[in-house]
Amino acid sequence: MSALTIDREGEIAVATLDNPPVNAISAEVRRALWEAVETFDADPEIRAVVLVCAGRSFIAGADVKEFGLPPVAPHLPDLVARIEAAAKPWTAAIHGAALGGGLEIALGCRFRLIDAEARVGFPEVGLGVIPGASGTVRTPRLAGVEAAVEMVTSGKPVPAPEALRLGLVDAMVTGDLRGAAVSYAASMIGGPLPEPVSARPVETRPDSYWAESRARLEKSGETAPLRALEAVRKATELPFDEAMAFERATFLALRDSPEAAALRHVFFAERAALRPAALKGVAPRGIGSVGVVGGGTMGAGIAAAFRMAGMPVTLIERDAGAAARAHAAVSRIFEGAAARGKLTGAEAGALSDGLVCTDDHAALGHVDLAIEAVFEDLAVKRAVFDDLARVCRPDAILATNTSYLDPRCLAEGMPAPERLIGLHFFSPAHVMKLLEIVPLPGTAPEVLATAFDLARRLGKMPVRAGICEGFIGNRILKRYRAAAEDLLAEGVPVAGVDAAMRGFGFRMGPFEAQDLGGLDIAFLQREAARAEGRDVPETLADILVRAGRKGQKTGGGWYDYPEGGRRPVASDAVARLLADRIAGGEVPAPEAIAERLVGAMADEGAAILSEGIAETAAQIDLVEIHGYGFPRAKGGPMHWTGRG
Ligand code: T1G
Repeated sequence: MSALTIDREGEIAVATLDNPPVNAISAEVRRALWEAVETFDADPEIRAVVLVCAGRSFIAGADVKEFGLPPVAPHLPDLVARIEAAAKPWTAAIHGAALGGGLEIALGCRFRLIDAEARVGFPEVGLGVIPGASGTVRTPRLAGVEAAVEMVTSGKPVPAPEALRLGLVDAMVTGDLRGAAVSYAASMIGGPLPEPVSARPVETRPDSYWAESRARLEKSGETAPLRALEAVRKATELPFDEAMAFERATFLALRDSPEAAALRHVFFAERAALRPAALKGVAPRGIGSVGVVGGGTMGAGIAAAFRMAGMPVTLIERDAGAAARAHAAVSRIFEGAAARGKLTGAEAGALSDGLVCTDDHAALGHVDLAIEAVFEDLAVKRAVFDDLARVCRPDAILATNTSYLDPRCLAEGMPAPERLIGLHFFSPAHVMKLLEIVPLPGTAPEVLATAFDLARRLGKMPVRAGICEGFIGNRILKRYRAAAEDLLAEGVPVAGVDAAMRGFGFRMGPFEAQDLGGLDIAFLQREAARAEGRDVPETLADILVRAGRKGQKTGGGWYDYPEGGRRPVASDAVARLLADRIAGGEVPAPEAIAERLVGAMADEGAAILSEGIAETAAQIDLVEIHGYGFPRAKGGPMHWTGRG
């Protein structure tokens, strides 16, 4: 069954594209559209064409699944040109989203109508490429240079009203889009047609504009935005066809780059993560209200996250004072968002109003889910779970936010253990996207499905983790830090390791990150394990913590921080403390350092995979990207080392 069906409304041909799930432009779709242009041009009874899409959205772009394959004619730029040159003017009727090649097809149409709720954009840089079918060449001719640069280099979609203001569309519609498009097309029959976009003039900009734009984009460290900027510049300086040739060559070169392959890997991994195959057909429970026990950093962040997802939250603290302080802490999160313009003052106020903080545990009697975020101690958490079993509804889901403890120890003897689950948020919980979902052996499937549905509602990236120390992310972190310390022992300077990892694409290296977060957190976990009689070899970090060097908060960790500032300086004290642990030797090149440490992550990932702690290598990559700052454009440690 063809992806394109044709209806007639008088002299108007209505071409409806239906290529689920998002009307991506496959080779078949390109052929169908090409044939449709030929058919309509040859039919004397057709005076104009309307292109609409079935399903949730207009065309979402080229079919990313085809990127790894050789391009097949008709190529998209040629199709866009063919539509633009059609004897019968085409009108695009955009609902949902017109993205990438979908917007490019719309720009080839003579007219564009948009549903008031729809958006348009060029997300290609998020896939490591640039628009490859005239997006960088037609857009500046229609919406101006600055708008074109912003759209193609940021990848951010533009809502309908802005698209109308920019001139990207001719009219915005509320209600019957198809009907409005047919009427609009009919009204244009016989009248003067606007210039095809490719024939319109485009303004130039001074060198300074391009230099400033480049300097701004270089900060991202990613290639595609810079190449997209170049393509728009060419569009303002070269004849249309030459600019098109430059854009196409740039797109094809980027499409085959390691960065694009990595970003495509992440794109598909992220979409698969939200819909685990094992949960297909398992209906999640509706979660209307949430309880949070513990109003410290994690509890406050978790409460804020649930509030920002629209759920009322009851937060329990040990006494009224602590409860009030917790409420203030969560409100500060919303006030901060308002100060940054992310929320209005009223929205921040409403978010705070929907949070009840109390020391009365009975207030949890109505919640659908309660999560504990108290001190990382088994006895403390166990006491909380016992309390929750007493005060919560017998069918309420009970979750632990533990990052290191074995959730099975918390479940022992608990009534209705099928409702227990681990939800490991990452600090700050209202910001970090990663959510490790840790089912217990007895967790019911619909409880697990509910956790994934909650992740979707929270805007989180869920990854199912099996039970081991540190689950997936913290287990890899421990291996990463150990490998980094091994490099120190071989004589690599602390700053050399950090610089190498920043050069690889991390925002921070392993040592500066520890100084920021505090060396004592992991130290206390090692000490607790030693106290239980487990063999935990001493680490270099132990030596520093025992010497009182816990990081920035104590004025020194792996680095010194003179005058209590945040600027790290190489520490003579650290060199003295570790002198007898450092053998010295040839310092590897930064690339070799990064390869060594990413390799260590991937080795631990392979073990995690073989033990069934993670289901797929791609999910390990998502953990590292969304929880630990692994550069997205490298795809994650498993992908980058060829194991993804
Ligand atoms: N190609 C192939 N499959 C796609 C796809 C695409 N472009 N976009 C989405 N899918 C699949 C996705 O994998 C998932 O599959 C299903 O559709 C639902 O996606 C020449 C070169 C459109 C906003 O980058 O941003 O055009 O898991 O869960 O939340 O210049 O999908 O169900 O099997 O995300 O409603 C540019 C990418 C391509 C848009 C819908 N376009 N997609 O979000 O659904 S490059 C994009 C999205 C290009 C030209 C260039 C979102 C969405 P499955 P979903 P959603």
